[in-house]
Amino acid sequence: MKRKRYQILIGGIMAAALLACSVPAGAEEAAGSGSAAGRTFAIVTKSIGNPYNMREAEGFKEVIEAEGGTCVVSHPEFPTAAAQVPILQSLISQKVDAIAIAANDAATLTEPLKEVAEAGIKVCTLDSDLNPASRLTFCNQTSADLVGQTLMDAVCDLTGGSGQYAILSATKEATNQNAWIDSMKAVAESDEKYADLELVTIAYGDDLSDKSAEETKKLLADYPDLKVICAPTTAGLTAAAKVLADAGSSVRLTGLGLPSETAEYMGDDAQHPCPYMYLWNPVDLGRLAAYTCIALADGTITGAVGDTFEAGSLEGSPYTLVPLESDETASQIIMAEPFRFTPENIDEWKDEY
Ligand code: RAM
Repeated sequence: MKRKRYQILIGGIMAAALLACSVPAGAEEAAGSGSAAGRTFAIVTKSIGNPYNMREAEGFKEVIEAEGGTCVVSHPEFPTAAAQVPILQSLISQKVDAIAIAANDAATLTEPLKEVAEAGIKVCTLDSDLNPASRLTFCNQTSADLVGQTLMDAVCDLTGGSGQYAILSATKEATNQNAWIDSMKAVAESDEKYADLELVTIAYGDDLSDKSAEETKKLLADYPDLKVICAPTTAGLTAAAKVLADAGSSVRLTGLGLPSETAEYMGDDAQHPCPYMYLWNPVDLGRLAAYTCIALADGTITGAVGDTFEAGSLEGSPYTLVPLESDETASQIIMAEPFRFTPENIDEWKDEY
């Protein structure tokens, strides 16, 4: 995880956001001599305006272009599958070779992805998975079981072992957040030490700042005894941090947060509601998806469990495709373990991603 030499400072996020949908890289890179030469690769993120997604796309583009391919970056206008469908149709027309997609909703994307597959385009997911039949493999940032255990332990610690907590999630359909929440619930049931914790509600901020802030205010109003908010979404965690700090609230915050967005709220007093939080390197996740797409396009891997491929200087390279927890016949690639950010180490990371 701690590999600054591979991480890049990313400026101009707003400028990138203004580019909105498909942003083809210069065709000149296609003339390169790397393993992606002569091919076009696309990344479809969950939505524009979420810095996490921008970092994923940066990592993807960096690798594709370094390997001599042409890169198309597509950020849907809204974090919905409906906003991803026309992008997929456009990518079929553009005859791309492979697509990495962070799925907003598995069900809505099933039919459009059949058309993508029929067009001979290789598909992998990153960050948020699809039904296994809709993709060849999944670049999974970390195991869902580990996220559930880690976040439940954080809630237990920050509540002091008893009392009310709420989850502030992204969208209701997000397969990644839903997998993590299911895992948290399973962990909560698994051991007596969580028995005095009460999950009062799951709120959905849709990975939008304003909606996440409104949902946080509602949690504070509806649950005066609330002790902890756990936000397994970087967009939700940042919005909640600001609301709690502005209110001088004693509610503590944890979850999955982007260091650059949340550093100023880290600590344990009225203005600093987040004692610690977790994440992985989103730039590396984009890089991993790029190497996966290249390996799918050139036939190094087919998406079968047991396939292996090289991923440049990424820490886990060579990667092996392993079974999905929920369907052993389908594959995934696990990138990392959640890394804990604290007031003590956050300054090292806030300029990285
Ligand atoms: C948000 C997105 C993304 C998730 C991170 C933790 O930015 O919902 O899918 O992986 O949070």
